[in-house]
Amino acid sequence: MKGAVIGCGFFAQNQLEAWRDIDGVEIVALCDQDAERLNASGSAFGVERRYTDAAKMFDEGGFDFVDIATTVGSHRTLVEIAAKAGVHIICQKPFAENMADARAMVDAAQTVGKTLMVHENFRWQSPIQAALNVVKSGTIGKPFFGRVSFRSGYDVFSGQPYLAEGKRFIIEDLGIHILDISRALFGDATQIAATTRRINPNINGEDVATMMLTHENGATSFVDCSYATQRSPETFPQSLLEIDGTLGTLRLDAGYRLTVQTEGETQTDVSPPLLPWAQKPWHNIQESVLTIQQHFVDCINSGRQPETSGADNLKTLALVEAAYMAAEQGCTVSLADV
Ligand code: NAD
Ligand code: 89Y
Repeated sequence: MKGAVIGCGFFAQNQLEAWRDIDGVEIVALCDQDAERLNASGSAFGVERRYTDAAKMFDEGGFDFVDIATTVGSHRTLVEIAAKAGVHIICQKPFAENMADARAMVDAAQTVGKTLMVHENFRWQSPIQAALNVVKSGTIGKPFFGRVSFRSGYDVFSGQPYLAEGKRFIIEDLGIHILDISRALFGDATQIAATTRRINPNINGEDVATMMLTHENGATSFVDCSYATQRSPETFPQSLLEIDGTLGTLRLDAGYRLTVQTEGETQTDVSPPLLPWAQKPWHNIQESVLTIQQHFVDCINSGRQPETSGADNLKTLALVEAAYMAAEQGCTVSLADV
């Protein structure tokens, strides 16, 4: 399977490493508007075909899928060009700037019958998968309460300076993953309430968000995120879990310790592996990049819909929109209204 990558910035380096690890995949073309970044990645990953204009790259074709690793402002345009060119698409989160764009992007891929997956990778982290497997096995019964928590003081702005500039920050950038984990664990939500704060005076958006979701199955989950939490040990980029079920409880604590209590108690170390090209503490995220990209390839090969497809991601994106509405208006927002 031949692929092209658009966007050769900070995070794309992980995606390029992961593509190199996947059997049967070759990245044959790269695109970035910034020629310096384009050439640096082209040389590092041995890709000869290089473009500063995505439309030209699609005109010349010769690949089966495109990996869109640019920031959100370009996603709709690039997904629509890719769909027109008739290739499968994997697109970074946040999928779109608003629901109308996201729905149009899903329609564009559906019209041409191509796979569209969102690079929504946090639920694919192996510690989260371990927790999901326990929940799916029924060991703790039916979950009725959950907390999915991401609290850190890690400096994400040095690698991703644009995160300090937008009017929106933590819900759109990071909370989106944590909300998606909540969906994966407890199912779709019917309503959400939220509060937001900005603690760091040097950024424009909110860096603290506390959200409460009601799920279709009656479960309640708290999803809390912060980039203003100075604590030791620093847990970036771990998502911590507490789940109460009708037969027992599950905790995913700092240091990747998974505890399941029913009649007895089991504790497991679910630390993610350190891939040869990964660096701590990012290795947790980096491993999930390989897993999600392998899932994309497996789905194309078997004709299955990816778990984190564009259509599925509309529901995660709707939670993001609803959370901002709820925080702004100080009310509970029904997902049916988004
Ligand atoms: P970045 O700014 O470092 O890189 C983006 C690159 O895309 C830049 O080099 C830019 O020149 C290029 N670009 C933008 N528009 C383009 C266009 N139309 N055509 C060609 N090139 C274009 O950004 P980043 O930090 O790498 O983030 C990229 C995306 O990845 C963001 O949406 C971010 O939210 C996401 N991200 C995801 C994770 C994750 O775990 N899933 C982690 C970090 C970042
Ligand atoms: O952009 C974000 C993401 O998706 O994961 C962590 C991150 O890099 C900073 O919040």
